[in-house]
Amino acid sequence: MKGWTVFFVFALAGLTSPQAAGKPNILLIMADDMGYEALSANGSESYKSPNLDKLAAQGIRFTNCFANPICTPSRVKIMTGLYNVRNYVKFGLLDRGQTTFAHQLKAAGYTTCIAGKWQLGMQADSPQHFGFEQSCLWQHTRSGRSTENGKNIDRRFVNPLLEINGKEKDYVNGEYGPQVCTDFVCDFIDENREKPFLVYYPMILTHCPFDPTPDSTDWDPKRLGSTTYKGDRNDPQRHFRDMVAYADKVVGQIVAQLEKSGVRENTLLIFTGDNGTDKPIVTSWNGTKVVGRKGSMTDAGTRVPLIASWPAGIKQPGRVVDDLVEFSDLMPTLCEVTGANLPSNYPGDGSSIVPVLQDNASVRKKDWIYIWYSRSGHPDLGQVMVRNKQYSLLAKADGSDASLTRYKGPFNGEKLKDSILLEPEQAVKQQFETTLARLAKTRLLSVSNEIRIKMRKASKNKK
Ligand SMILES: [Ca+2]
Repeated sequence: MKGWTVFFVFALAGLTSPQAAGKPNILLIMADDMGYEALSANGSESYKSPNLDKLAAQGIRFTNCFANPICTPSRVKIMTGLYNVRNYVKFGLLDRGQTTFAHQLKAAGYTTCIAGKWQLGMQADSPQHFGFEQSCLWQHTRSGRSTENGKNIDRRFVNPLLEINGKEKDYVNGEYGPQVCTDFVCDFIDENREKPFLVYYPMILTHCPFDPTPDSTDWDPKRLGSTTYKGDRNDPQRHFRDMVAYADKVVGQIVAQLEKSGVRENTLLIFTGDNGTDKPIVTSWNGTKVVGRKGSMTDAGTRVPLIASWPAGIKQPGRVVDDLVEFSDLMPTLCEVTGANLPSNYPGDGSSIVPVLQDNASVRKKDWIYIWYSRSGHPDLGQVMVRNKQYSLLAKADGSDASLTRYKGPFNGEKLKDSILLEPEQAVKQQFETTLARLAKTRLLSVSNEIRIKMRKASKNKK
């Protein structure tokens, strides 16, 4: 039995014991707007990600992980383990009534930390309210932008505006936001090396503006940031390449810190991305071109990297697996490996990937994944998708206009007209429609009555 399994048994028995020392640390890194195709391990020919490739080679590389098409919906799903249909309220907000994996791990004795991008509620105590004891964030208490000479400046990268534990801190000496957050994570790891810790690092990279990193030839430490949303310079492609390289570099720094602090062996490090790559980025990938389609309910909008590395816990490392994974799977995974409880009344939207880590995937039940997506939270403007490895069914949130897509591989789907569906495909479509109809009934069931009524009223007014 592996150490964590032993611990889990002890936890079930309600015992605290020396096994507590064997609890694995958790380090969950989620890049911003970095699709599946961006990593060289996944087939990118445009960018290089040597540190992530090495983690994959020594851990597990997943080829079928799906996020939601944009930031907040994915963040709400990964943190709560629930489908957005149940608890997504609106862009830029995590409803204060929600329970996160940080709550659960903290209750199980973990020291917790978050760094990177927040965008889930502007109250000064927001990260702490959701279970994170330490925080270093962009877009927490303010927009993370400033106005200079009448121009709106994005302050996430060079000379960033951040909040450290809820306190605003303005950097003006050529600091780079992603590096500040990484240093915060590394300090936290070293300070807490003697106790089990959770680090959730929703990275600021590689979201636009597509701008220079400190390793770019045109880096200017005196600059305050981009005056446009996508980036000021005319070569987004080259800057995106540099940004992927920097995201990869800081992952390398974190791994080096884990080694230095003596906790690398028993740390489960998971790397993923919150949605597909943004426009106008085009990536050469496995002999073809992948056009960034962040925001769309397509493969290029939702297929993301997923790498798991855990020297002490993964059996048969070096595997590449095509098991279906979606963001709701993280909550049960993190609870299982740490011995934390699932939230009470957890409806089972996620399925732990622990059997996959143990090379025992056949015991895992995951035949499809489900994405409910409405940026504003209004179902009449939303879309839903249910998919397996070969087919997806995309429909309006009310289930109408449903169409089946058949995939030959990643980014290679063909929309099928109903009139040409083969009999087994008709059966798949019917099954998927049943799933959509069942889950449609759960809209807002995991938020308070008050919010539910407010949302329904707003929805009616919209009509
Ligand atoms: Ca994003």
